[in-house]
Amino acid sequence: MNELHFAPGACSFVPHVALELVKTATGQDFTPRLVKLHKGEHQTPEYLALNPDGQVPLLVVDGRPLTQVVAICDWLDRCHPDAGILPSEPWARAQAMSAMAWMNSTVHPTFTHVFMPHKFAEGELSHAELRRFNAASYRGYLERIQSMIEKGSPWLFGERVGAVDAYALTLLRWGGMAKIDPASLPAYKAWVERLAETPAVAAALERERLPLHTYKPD
Ligand SMILES: N[C@@H](CCC(=O)N[C@@H](CS)C(=O)NCC(=O)O)C(=O)O
Repeated sequence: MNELHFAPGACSFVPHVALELVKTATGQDFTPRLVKLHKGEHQTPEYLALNPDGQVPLLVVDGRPLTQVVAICDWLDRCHPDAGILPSEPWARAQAMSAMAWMNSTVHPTFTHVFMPHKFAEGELSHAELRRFNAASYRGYLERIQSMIEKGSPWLFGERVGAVDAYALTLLRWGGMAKIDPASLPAYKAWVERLAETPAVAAALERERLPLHTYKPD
C-alpha cells in the first residue's frame, strides 16, 4: 500500500488530496504517516535515508521512496488516470503541470523565505528583510492565482477537483501566516471555502485537523 509521510498544513497536503481522490475513484486506500517537523522527525537517519532533503512529502511505494510534490502527483495520476488528479486531455494536462510546477518552484519557495528565513541568511536584520521582501512578492503571486481561479470553472482545470486546486488552497492558508488577510482576495477565499467542502479535500483537511483560515490580525 502507498504510504504518505506528511506534516499537517505542509505541501504534503497536495499528494494527500491526490491519494484521497484515488481512494474515491478506485477504493485503493493508503497509509498516512504523520511526520512531526517540530520534533525533527524529518531529520532522523531513517527518514534521511528515504529523503535526503529531510522534507515532506515522501511517498513510499512497496518500500521504494518517491519525493517531490510534482513527481508524486504525476506518478499517482499515471497509475490512476480516472481519479482526476490531473486532466486527461494532453494540452489541459500540460497546462495543469505547468501551474503545479510554478506553484512548487516559484510561489512555494517565496513563502519559505517568509516562514523559514534562517534557511537563507543569518542574523535578525537579514531575516526581517527576507520576510518583508518575500511577503510582498508572495501577495503578488496569490493575486495571480486569484485571476487563474476567476478564469477556471468550477475548478482550476475544469469540472473535477485536482492536485493543482489542493496546492492553491495550501498557498492561501500559508498567506494567512504571512499576514495576508484572505478577505483581501475575496474570489480566492470564496473558492477555497467551496473547495474545502468537496469530499477528498474535506477528508484531507479533517485528517490533518486544519483550520481553513490561518490569518490572525496583529
Ligand atoms: N520541492 C519540494 C518542497 C518540499 C518542502 O518544501 N517541504 C517542506 C514542507 S512544505 C518541508 O518539509 N520543510 C521542512 C524543512 O525543510 O526542514 C517538494 O515538492 O516536495
